[in-house]
Amino acid sequence: MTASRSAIRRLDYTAPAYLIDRVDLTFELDEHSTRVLSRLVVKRNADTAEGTPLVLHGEELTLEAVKLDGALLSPEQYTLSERDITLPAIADTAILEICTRIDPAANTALSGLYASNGNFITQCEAEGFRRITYYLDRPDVMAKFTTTIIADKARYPVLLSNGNRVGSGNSDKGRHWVKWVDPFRKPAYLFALVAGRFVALTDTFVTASGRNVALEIHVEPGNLDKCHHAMAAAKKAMRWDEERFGLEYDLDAYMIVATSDFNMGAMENKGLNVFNTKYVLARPDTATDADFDGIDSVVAHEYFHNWTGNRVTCRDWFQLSLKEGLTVYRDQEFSSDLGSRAVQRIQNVRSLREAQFAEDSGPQAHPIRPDEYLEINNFYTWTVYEKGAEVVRMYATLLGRDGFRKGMDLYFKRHDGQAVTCDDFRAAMADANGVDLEQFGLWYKQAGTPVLDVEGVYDDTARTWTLTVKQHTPATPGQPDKLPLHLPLTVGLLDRRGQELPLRLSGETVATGGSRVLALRNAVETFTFVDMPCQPVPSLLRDFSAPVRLNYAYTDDELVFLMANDNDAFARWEAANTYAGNLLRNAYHALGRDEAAEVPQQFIDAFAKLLANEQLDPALVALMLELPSENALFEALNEVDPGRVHQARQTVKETLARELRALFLAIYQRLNDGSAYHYDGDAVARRSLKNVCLDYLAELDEPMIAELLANQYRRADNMTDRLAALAALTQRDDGEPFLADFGNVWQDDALVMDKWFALAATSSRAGALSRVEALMQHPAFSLKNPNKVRALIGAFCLRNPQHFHAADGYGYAFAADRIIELDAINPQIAARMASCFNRWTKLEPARRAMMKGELERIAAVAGLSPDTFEIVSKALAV
Ligand code: B3K
Ligand code: ZN
Repeated sequence: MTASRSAIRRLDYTAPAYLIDRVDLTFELDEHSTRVLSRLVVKRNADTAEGTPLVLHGEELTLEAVKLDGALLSPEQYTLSERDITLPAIADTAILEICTRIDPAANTALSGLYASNGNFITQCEAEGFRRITYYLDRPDVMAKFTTTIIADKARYPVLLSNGNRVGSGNSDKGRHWVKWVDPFRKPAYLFALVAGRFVALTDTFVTASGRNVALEIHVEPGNLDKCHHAMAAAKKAMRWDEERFGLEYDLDAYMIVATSDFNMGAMENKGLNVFNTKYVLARPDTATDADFDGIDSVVAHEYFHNWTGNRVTCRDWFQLSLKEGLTVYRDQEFSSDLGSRAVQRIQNVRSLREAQFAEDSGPQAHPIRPDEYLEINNFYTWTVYEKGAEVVRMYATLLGRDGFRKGMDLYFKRHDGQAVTCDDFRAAMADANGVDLEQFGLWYKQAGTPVLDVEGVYDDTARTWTLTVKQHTPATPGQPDKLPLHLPLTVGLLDRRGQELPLRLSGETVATGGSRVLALRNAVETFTFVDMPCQPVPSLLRDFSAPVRLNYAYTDDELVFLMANDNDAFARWEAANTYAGNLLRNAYHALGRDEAAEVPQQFIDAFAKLLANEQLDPALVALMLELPSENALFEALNEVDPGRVHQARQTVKETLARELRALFLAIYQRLNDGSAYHYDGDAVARRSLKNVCLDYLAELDEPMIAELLANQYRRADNMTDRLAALAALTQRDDGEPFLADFGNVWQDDALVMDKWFALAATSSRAGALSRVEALMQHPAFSLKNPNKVRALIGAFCLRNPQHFHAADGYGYAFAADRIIELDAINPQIAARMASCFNRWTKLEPARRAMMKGELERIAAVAGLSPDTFEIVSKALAV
């Protein structure tokens, strides 16, 4: 296997030799042959030696002509390669005019300008602009753009780009044109162009300082009635950013365009965000509560990028977490303010642990600011985004809400209009608060999840409780040794009645509060709490104050106590999660010894108590009742036998369903009150608990339960309930007709069909893989559409461990075949799918060998993309 390009290293950064001041683009759109004229004002950078040639990035372009200061260059005057063009040196400033042709219809990688459903869409982050024209395609080259789009008026009535629309008119051959000017300097990755047949939902927003902003959501005809939630989300996000961070929108219009062919969720192009339809289109009958939540957070996320990403951008791609970690933190905070903070936090932590912790202990482990990459698109990871957000959250936890805001204000004051680094952000936080955050910088350098080993000792004569915290971070590829990190550990101590004890550390004069943020800096730290009337039960890592694994030898009694009493919702959920995790592991090991998998009565009673507690938020109860997933269990085991993991979880779930049948049923019936659908916090919470109860009940093989499921499926007035019933039915032998009915009813709705594909792909029933293979022939499926690939292939490979890891190895062979096919179509998506082999060393020897064999088969493919090569070669290197 060969790498077709060499690694890019963070420490090799040098400032650009040339800068671009202005860009004037003219597009003559045609599906197969679009002409792009680019007029650049290029300046030699201050420190660049005279005579340094000008090298512009460019890929998959056909160059037609290039002029320097008006003179046409002959081919001897420049050098073209597959990746760039080398032009003569520029003395000071020059006008460069470049004419290229591109083929949007052939662009299945969906990077650059591509055709989708007869429309034109662009995606330029990270390095797609170079597939449109030759350019200095790096984020620290920021220019002012104007864009003129010329296209057939009948086929492409809507022509959009960044900034403000300054002119339009008709031109020859039935064509028309629109001209856009973006007054803000930006890197090329924020460029966007959209053309096609769209209808728009419009609205207005008045900013805090009284400016009118036009809001437009452009969708394909027929979808207008599904845009209202996204529009409301945009308005809420705009207001929230003003109130929480004092940040206002800065253009006359904020536009969103939805497309069904998109590599990820959405993209924050200046003034013209492009979204996957999944994060725009929703109606109660087509979208679930989770979909509505997802729209709120993605709309907010992209909108928030206007400041954290666009106004202040990244100096280079190693700094990606500067904008992504910060913007995820902001969207999480927005969602917390909008709904239940506790539920939001638990959901975020749950996915962080399942996905990011796994990434951090596998072959792709990297710091939130990576040191090198082959393909930057492989670094839009859980680590850069979600762990990055945790790092930002730690500033807020250490500095407090006001301190964090001061840091943000200073960051914008210093860096508005600049391309900066993660260190600049950290310096703003430190300087605004007068604190030393030197050691905190290690969070940007070290990969791996830190481990905190915690002990507590009560001294009943001295009435003290001493907490000892030992910290270490396991080795990760390329980083054998780690240093102790600076992190906040939030703790509370509970008395026997479950009340918080007032906290006073030895040396302090008065007790302050019942919850305390302890700042850790050393490998071992001790804290002595005084005036402790009794041995407390510690509530640790409250609100998940740092992205670490915490070990504390809780007894089952203490876990049950915390489940019932802790007033920190995260810690309360955590107690249930820890107890359930221990139980599932015990069940797994028992099955391995051919013993029965027992569920202790104490655990059943604790669940019963939760179910009966009408004071608790039903959404919190629902989260506490959900058993850790099979993937989560994998992480806690070695030499994993996936079949046994499934069996262990299944046995525990069935036992709970049988033992708690009456309670599950009573609560289901109480909550299933026939009220009409509303999307609001209370209703969402009630539905979530109702459907968790239904999910347990579905384990029972009783005609009455079958009827209950069928009734909910048929009578639901919304997708949340209908899909919950169908998901439960899909795991049962009597579910087939319902799945067929659903596929039939919704065959014309692409997003709903994605749910249908995913249900089939995640079924635990025998024959799942053959059904997935058959569904690849379904008319609604296409390997060229990333949503479909994620729904069917991604769901099978990443979310159906039982069948993906089938002992015969067919699941692995299927995945490898698809990855190889996809690599030729869309390398970014292929590389994402290839991560299903990342944890191969976790498996028992037979499967491990088969997975390795498939990785080697992929690696041996001639002409493999750097994207897939990077993932596969790292997986093989461990
Ligand atoms: N910034 C984009 C992601 C671009 C991914 C490029 N492969 C979406 C976001 O994080 O908001
Ligand atoms: Zn983002």
